[in-house]
Amino acid sequence: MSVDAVLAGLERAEPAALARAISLVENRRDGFEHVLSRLHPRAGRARRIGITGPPGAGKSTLVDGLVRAFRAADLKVAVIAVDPTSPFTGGALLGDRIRMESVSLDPGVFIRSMATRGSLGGLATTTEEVADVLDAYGFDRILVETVGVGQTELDIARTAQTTVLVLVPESGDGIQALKAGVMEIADVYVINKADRPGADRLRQEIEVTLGLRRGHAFRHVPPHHVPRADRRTGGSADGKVGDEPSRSHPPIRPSAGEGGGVGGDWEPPVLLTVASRGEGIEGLVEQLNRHQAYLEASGRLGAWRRQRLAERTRAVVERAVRQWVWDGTPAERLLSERLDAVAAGERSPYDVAAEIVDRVREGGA
Ligand SMILES: Nc1nc2c(ncn2[C@@H]2O[C@H](COP(=O)(O)OP(=O)(O)OP(=O)(O)O)[C@@H](O)[C@H]2O)c(=O)[nH]1
Ligand SMILES: [Mg+2]
Repeated sequence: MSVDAVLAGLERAEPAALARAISLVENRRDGFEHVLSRLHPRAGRARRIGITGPPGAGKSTLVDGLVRAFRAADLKVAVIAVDPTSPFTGGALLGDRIRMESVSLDPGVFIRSMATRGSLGGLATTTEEVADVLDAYGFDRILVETVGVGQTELDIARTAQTTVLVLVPESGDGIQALKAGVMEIADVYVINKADRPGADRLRQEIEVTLGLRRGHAFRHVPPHHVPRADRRTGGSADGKVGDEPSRSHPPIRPSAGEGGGVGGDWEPPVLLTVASRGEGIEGLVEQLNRHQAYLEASGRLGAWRRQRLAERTRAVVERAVRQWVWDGTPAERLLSERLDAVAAGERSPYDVAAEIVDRVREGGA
């Protein structure tokens, strides 16, 4: 299928074209940037929700519950399951596939697994670009499940406007990650497997940690100068947050819950769920909606979008420059001519690199 055929197929909302477009983007095949560029005007409507947390926390079970809830509301849902630690696509996620079988026959649901093979352009960038394709195709909700709480997972989570961190009562390292700063990324905390002992204790621990980070330990006491209703909806009392877009360094997250409650910041809720029994899903959906309303009312959604677009443009420029340097200038030839001297210890890679950059800059050979 040619790139034009893929685009035409997407225009007609053909599932086969969707699958082709995604592998094109995932594998950085010729024409993928053209496809993304053409789709761009139609992307930006879907809500992207990141679900992250340690292995086995119940993320897929929660995703399954969310998919059902969204479908019941007649929303089309796409799921991207990313496993940065797995070199395989499919195998490691077989369990997810089986669990999601019931929803996967529904044409309003699309499930895609991605592993490190999708990392040619950086896993986070690729995930975001695949989400763009799904967005342009017309999915209303895009759920991105990532395993783990490391840097790659955080980068992936940042591509979603709302991030859910899933922990379980026994995840002692979960709270460690939380203290180490992973919490900055989460907008909603879920303690799943609340049918097991220790869920309430973990909730208190998280709330205290979040409260201390935010500079007030008693976060259950609402600031008395802000009407309750406004705090919930991010309404007029939150006006100061509207200053956000003019900052020279806008926050990476749409709601980097830093600082006191001065601007009516989002206070991440901590929810208990039993995903395997579908308990707490409704509450989670409600918090997701509440967060979206907050992002819109506070102006943070717009600021976040601008920043994502700037980052994307930079990434594409870097990609193009790198390709130009090695394919379109004498850099590679200069390197091979000097490699013997470097290998013999006569010159350093830094010295040679500086010379190559100078020559490329001068446009000489
Ligand atoms: N007791 C209990 N078990 C649960 C709950 N939610 C999920 N499980 C079980 O936990 C196991 C792992 O669930 P998954 O949804 O695959 O977890 P995951 O976080 O997606 O796992 P990975 O993607 O492998 O990291 C499964 O056997 C689920 O049935 C829950 O609320 N309570
Ligand atoms: Mg899973």
